[in-house]
Amino acid sequence: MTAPTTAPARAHTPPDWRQDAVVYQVYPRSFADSDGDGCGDLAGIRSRLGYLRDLGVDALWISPFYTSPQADGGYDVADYRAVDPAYGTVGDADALIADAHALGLRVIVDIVPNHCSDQHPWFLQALREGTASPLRSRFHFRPGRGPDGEEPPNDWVSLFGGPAWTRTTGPGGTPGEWYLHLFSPQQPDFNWDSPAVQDEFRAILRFWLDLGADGFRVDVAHGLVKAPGLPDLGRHEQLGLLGEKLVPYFDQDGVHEIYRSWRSLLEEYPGQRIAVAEAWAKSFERTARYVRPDELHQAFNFKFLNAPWDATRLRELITTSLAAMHAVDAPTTWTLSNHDVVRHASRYAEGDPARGLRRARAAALLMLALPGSAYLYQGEELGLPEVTDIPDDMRHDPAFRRSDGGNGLRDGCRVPLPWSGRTAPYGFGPLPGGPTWLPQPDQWADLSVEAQNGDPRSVLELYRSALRIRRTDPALGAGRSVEWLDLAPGILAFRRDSEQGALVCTVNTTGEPVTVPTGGLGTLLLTSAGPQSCREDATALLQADSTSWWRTD
Ligand code: TEU
Repeated sequence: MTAPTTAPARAHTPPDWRQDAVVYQVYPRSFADSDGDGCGDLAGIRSRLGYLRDLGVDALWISPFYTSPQADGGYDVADYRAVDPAYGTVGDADALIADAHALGLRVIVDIVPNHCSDQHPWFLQALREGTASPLRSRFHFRPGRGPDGEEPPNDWVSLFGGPAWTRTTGPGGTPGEWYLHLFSPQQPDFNWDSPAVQDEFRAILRFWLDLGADGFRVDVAHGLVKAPGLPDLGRHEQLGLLGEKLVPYFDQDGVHEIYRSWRSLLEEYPGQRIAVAEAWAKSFERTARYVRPDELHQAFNFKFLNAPWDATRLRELITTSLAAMHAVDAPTTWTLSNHDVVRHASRYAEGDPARGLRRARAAALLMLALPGSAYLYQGEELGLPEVTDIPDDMRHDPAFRRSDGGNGLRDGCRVPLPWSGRTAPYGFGPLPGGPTWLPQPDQWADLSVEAQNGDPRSVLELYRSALRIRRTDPALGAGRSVEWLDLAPGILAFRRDSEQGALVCTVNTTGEPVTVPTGGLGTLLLTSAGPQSCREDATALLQADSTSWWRTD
């Protein structure tokens, strides 16, 4: 595969990279497999760092690669300071970080503090030692309700389906206490009131910071502290409340003391180390609490991710997002996909894959024009769709097993990436015809990096062009606001100024071409769709479901 041109150095490096970094999420199991076992690994990621540098991103965030029984794709950690043998060794992680730094890339690792694996030594000891074990205070063990303790301690449900409690078996097989797990039974929740838990995670942060990691993505950042007494929620339908209503097991005020402690720890290290919160809160204002000046640096904007493809709705939530984050002097963080949600090329399709891809291309240019930081999910730069025909017996998502199949379809966005070649594994592994841990579609040959490399019409070259402009244009990147323009119904448009001129972003979220006046737009710089025709009468025809960037000096 020919190495594309190297990404240009930033023309305007902000004083703080955390204000406008473009971060690429690597799901290690599905990125690149160096040893042919069908599972991605750290050496595979290391071998592809040049691709990420040339794509033009600033950093990579790697989902968990720690020792894990893989009950939840590695988000069930059995040893926070060790690399699972399927991915390599701590030495491989050390070498990966060093190579990334040599290429000008930063490395963010995932931290999973809400829960561990049921194979974690602490939990195994708590089970082994029974009710009197002091280790039980590091988790949420409770006697059951009912005459024989046969009912769960409260009415909380697991996000993966079923009750959030599992009953243990005491000595001699007698029914014992229950333990809390907001996710799968293989993921017991830590009790963050425990000083031992608090101390352990400070030590874990130091371990990875000492190894050179540039920071952390904080898994379930909203879940660590539960309401005192673990009170009933009083509702059976709970999952629909998440992100909409306050529930006793998420977004409790006590979490912020933890993050103030973590922020002071990060500040001890040189190099502007970062922490980004996966925080599902019911409003932008509550999300903004996680990124106050003495807490974390960024928080994912899931309302942007979940927004409909509609100019009016997008303008409302972009305005609200920017205002909420500006109020705490934090950058806004935009993202369209991750390893938990249907890929946006399919989310936007509404039954028409071509429309979904058109909108995904347009949404990417919208996201990269907005002020703040942006997170890309591996494969979105290739326009990968969701894989919807994975046989049930090949699925790994624990939510699929625990729910009635209506939930837990996350394997569809985690299929190993296509790099080259015309048949699976498309260069994901070293062996022609070699295995992949999830099946890749036959139609992916034309979506591979090799197939798109150098093709000006491809999604890959669109991302490379957009990232190159974003790195060099002083009007893009960091910022706290945009100047909205009212060009025509269905058109989202805003202007971003700099001392060297302005950049205007126009987004046609309608399914029809729309004519807009070009006065004030300037020169067409980049467009997500086919050629935007500019006419002599000072108007331009914006193609359906397209975004364009315009430059005025
Ligand atoms: O996800 C947290 C979370 O809230 C998810 O359950 C999300 O709501 C759901 O997956 C959407 O379909 C984090 C990780 O990103 C996820 O992969 C893990 O399964 C989960 O935590 C438990 O660690």
